[in-house]
Amino acid sequence: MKLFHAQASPFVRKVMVLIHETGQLDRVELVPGETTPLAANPELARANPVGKIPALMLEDGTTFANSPLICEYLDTTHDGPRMVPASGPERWEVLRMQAIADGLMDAAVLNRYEIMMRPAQLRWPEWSDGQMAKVDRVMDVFEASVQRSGATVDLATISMACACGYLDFRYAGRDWRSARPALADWYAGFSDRPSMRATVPPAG
Ligand SMILES: N[C@@H](CCC(=O)N[C@@H](CS)C(=O)NCC(=O)O)C(=O)O
Repeated sequence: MKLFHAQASPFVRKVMVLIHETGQLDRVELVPGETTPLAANPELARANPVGKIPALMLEDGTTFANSPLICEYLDTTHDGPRMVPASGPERWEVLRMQAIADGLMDAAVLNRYEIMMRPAQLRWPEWSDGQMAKVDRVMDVFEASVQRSGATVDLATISMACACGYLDFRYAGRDWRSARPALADWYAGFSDRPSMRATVPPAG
């Protein structure tokens, strides 16, 4: 399998952490997938018409786009503990938390594009504020729910950790910890896992 990859993407990181946690590193070849809406990666666009990473290409050329789908697929190709429970309320809780974490990452990535790519005279501060308000609301949900997570490793906690990690990476000046001590404490532990340490985004 080939994974279109870039170390800076929080969605790619989510997939990579799952790959590490499920012991599948030797089954996935990483191929460069850097892309932006203004500079599409042609090879990626041929495989994934949406032109986004992560995208996972199987041996027969079938390509899965969208990190929740990729993670669900990769959770069926190992024999260890499941990252997504097969059924029951636990399954929906994991998928629910993943969706919220993905929403945070969508908002944070879109705002990053706004800040870095849009010409200064065309920027829209209220739109940026609206995106970052989504980020803050999701972080508040994490704070309220994280005590239940404990030391659990599943797609919910992986997604939450990658969301927190992206804020530290791209919004380093934004202090999310002071008002969210439980989340800060939980994240300090989770981010020390080898899977998280191996996937830290590059500096800068
Ligand atoms: N819903 C997608 C979001 C993926 C996404 O937004 N990836 C960004 C990089 S972090 C991207 O490829 N952006 C390029 C573009 O929007 O053209 C997922 O979960 O995989």
